[in-house]
Amino acid sequence: VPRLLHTSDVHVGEWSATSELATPVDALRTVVDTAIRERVDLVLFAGDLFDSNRVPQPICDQVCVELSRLPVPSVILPGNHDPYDAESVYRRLRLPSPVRLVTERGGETVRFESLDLAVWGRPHLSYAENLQPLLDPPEPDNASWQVAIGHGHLVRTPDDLMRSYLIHADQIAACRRHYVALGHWDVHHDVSQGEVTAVYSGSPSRKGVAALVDLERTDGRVRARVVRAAV
Ligand SMILES: [Mn+2]
Repeated sequence: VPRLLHTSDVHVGEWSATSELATPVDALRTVVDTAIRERVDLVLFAGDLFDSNRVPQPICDQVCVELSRLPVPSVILPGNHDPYDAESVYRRLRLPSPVRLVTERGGETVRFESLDLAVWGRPHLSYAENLQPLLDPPEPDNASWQVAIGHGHLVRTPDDLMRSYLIHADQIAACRRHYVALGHWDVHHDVSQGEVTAVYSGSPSRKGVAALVDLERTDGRVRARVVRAAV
């Protein structure tokens, strides 16, 4: 059964979040260390790995060094801070091959045959576009484990409708995935709806948290067991 490490909002390159002693990739390094220690099968980056598309190249190169230490595949979803536009930071990276970057307009499914697992997500593609991350995902394919990844704001009160990148609770409930890996909030938060487990991992750089997820099948039903992990 697959074990996932879900993180988001690392915000590499953000000046205010780091003390003089910290380096811009410290939080990412801790995430990678945690993935190794917890022997996860897959790492999910649910948006805003970078604080902007203008992060200096030496820092980008350090990010690639850290990602190269991962002994397992990973999925990176571009967020509203690091959208996959023409100037995207991701176009300057030499990502190691086990890293799968989600870039298709409208969303795409990333498949991991050896894990019998599929991850669907819709990437941010510009700073201007106000996309709905979980609007109308496709039917799941035939993989045993179905995951969605999204970067946006869950609507909890009418005031939230003023915000951008909205995720509606009924979109989570109806998405037909076993786990929904969310980003955009700094705080770790379980926002499960109905049968669907959905969690904001929280930010490792700002809050020192991540989500460890075990997908399990009991009596024919898949359950996602999520633990808030300190990183
Ligand atoms: Mn964000």
